[in-house]
Amino acid sequence: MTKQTNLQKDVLVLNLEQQLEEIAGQMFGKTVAELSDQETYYVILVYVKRLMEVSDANEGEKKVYYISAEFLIGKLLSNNLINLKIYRKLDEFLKSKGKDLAMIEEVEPEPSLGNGGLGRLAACFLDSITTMGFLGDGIGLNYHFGLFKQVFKDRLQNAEKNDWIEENSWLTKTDVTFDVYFGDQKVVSRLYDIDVAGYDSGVNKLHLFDIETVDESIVKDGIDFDKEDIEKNLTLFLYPDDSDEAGRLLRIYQQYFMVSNAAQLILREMKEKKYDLRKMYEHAVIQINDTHPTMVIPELIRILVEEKAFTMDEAIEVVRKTCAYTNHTILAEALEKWPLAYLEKVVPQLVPYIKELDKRVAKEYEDPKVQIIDEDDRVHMAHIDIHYGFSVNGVAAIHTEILKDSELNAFYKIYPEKFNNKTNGITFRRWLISCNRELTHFLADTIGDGFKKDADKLEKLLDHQEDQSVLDRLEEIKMNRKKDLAAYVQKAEGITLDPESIFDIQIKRLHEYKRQQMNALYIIHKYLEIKDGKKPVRPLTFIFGAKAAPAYVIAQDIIHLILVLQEIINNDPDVSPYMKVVMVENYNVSYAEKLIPACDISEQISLASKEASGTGNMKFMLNGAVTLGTSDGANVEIHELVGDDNIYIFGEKSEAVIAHYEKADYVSKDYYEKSPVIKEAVDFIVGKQALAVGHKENLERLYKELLNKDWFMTLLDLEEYIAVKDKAFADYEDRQKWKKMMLVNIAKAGFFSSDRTIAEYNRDIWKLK
Ligand code: AZC
Repeated sequence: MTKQTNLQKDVLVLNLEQQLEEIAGQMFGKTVAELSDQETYYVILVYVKRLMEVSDANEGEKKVYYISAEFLIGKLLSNNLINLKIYRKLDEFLKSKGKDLAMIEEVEPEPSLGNGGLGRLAACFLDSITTMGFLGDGIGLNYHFGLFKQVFKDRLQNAEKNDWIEENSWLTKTDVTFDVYFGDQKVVSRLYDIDVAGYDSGVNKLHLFDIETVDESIVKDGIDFDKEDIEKNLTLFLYPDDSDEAGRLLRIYQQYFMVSNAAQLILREMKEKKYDLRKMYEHAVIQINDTHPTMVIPELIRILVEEKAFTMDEAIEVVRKTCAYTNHTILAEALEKWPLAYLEKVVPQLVPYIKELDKRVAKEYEDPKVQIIDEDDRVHMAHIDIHYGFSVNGVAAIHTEILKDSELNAFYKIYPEKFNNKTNGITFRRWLISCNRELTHFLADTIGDGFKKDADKLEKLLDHQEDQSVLDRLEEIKMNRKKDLAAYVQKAEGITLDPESIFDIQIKRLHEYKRQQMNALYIIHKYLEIKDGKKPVRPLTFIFGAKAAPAYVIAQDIIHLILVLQEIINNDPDVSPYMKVVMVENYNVSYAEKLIPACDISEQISLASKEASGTGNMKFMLNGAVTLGTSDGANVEIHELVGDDNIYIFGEKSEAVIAHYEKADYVSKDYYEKSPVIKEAVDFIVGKQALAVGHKENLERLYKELLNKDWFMTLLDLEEYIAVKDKAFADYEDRQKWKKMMLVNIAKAGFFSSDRTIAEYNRDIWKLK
């Protein structure tokens, strides 16, 4: 069987040209040479899907089910071609027909199925699970409009629907449907699959559930729609606005819909393979990605008890041995706590089980911190995961230590054996081989192409630290990516960037803890310096990309400030030759693939203790950027790997920050009053110049927030940030030194391959063969 399908695949690859001509004829009545780029994309899509259909599925006695509200998969064409090892062959064929594969890649719409690092991590993990030959599928939802599309109007973020699904897409409609009950209300789901091809390996699947009654036409203005019409709205948006009750209920509807389908799919597969449900944990492991899929625990218990004749004790035991939880944040507001009354309304059938789980905990432990249902009748979702799963992991060493020592310390005392760290990783197939082909080829020529399968082999680059031609080539390749980016930004944003300037980039979700506002204050400071006659040796380019949750007011205000600065600075003839600011519109995976290879300085400036890991930091490093960051998340591990000389670290350490919170002794106004530099920068936000361009309401609100609250301690680290950033800019002029820093960063990035991360998940948690 296996041999036969392999043969089928080999034949398809061998006959690539004939296949494409045939599909082009059938679909468009044209030859490949006659197709538009758009048509060519569809033809290749059909061909690649066929190829994956006949590829060997990964096999095994045990399977991991990675359940996640987000899968930020990005465009798939280039990656699939690389993983199927047909990129070059196709590229050559298309060239012979007068076509440019890079242009065809541009045509593909980016799936809008994720928001931030947690979603991108899930996508990298699917790639690595499959590449390493493990049996493992993703399970999530098929959001029609996904995360909103960001449009800037009047220097404010506007949210529009992100209409990404086309008639021909990577989605394959299956005949799998399940009944899902919200109390007495029944809805019917439909499964769509996306094949996940591993690098030189088999395939797994990303299972995305949808509801057939969804009605896209109910979205009227921007992203507004009737939040109560569940049958029509259930799979329209990822993270619908939860600032009102209807929005919060909708999130619970979505979550339950996701896990009910997941549970039914998993049990169906157990049955098909004739596995003993009482030993489910020998054949299935469920990784719960953040708390969004937590209800899978009570749901599975419910099904086992009500439909499979398990006792409550038996059901709990089996489910506990099957489920593992990953925590991605210590921010209290990001840890889900649903009012019991909401759950009563959406999923009344689950409530008796949640109460039973709570009762068992209460009987055993008195500590209020570890209860499932608190005094205000709120259900702490993470607490369900920790009590009723077998593994709890953080996503970087420092993050896991903070979970154990402070945030989840009460749980750690009960279950020390459940806690483990899995430092995040990224797939090098996308974040090096696909997005930086020139660097990839150069590395392969210099150190051999072993690093493509074994990322640690990048260390061989260290042997070339004194090799001038290697150092010069690294610089040249970086310059080429900067030119590519400048050309793209010119087209997309209408802003001219100077590739000779230093590209300083901060791209990530907009959040106060990530402190984009601190970077903005630096920019104000620099602007005022230049106005004062102190010009930088080399022009500086500050680039941002970030979406802010539509209900997160201060985050919107920070975007507004950055766009106001962009306007003021880029249009000031005294200053614009020396610095530019650009906030790119609708930052997404595709934009990241252009920005990251072009970066000189990677901004990773979160308040220490708050960024669980970060994964952008790893992507930048791999592409030869130098990190400017705090001792937070995976920055700490990057620092350990590259050493003091190849990174810029500043700011208070996490212990000090945590102590500030405990003592409640951080007063931002003190910092403002003490430091003329800080005062001047903060005052600029509500100064004449800013108000002439921006909106009083937004700017004043942000100003007051910084002065009176500043929960994420922007002003605490601002002075040191300015000093260290200036030092980095100065060091950039020592080109020899900088090129070596680039080299060391690339060479040491191997640890951050998601193949390593997945190997660790498997060794410690999943135990697949
Ligand atoms: C992110 C964390 O903020 C980031 O530090 C981490 O690297 C990443 O998860 C992967 O572990 N969290 C999110 O993206 N969370 C949400 C809800 O978007």
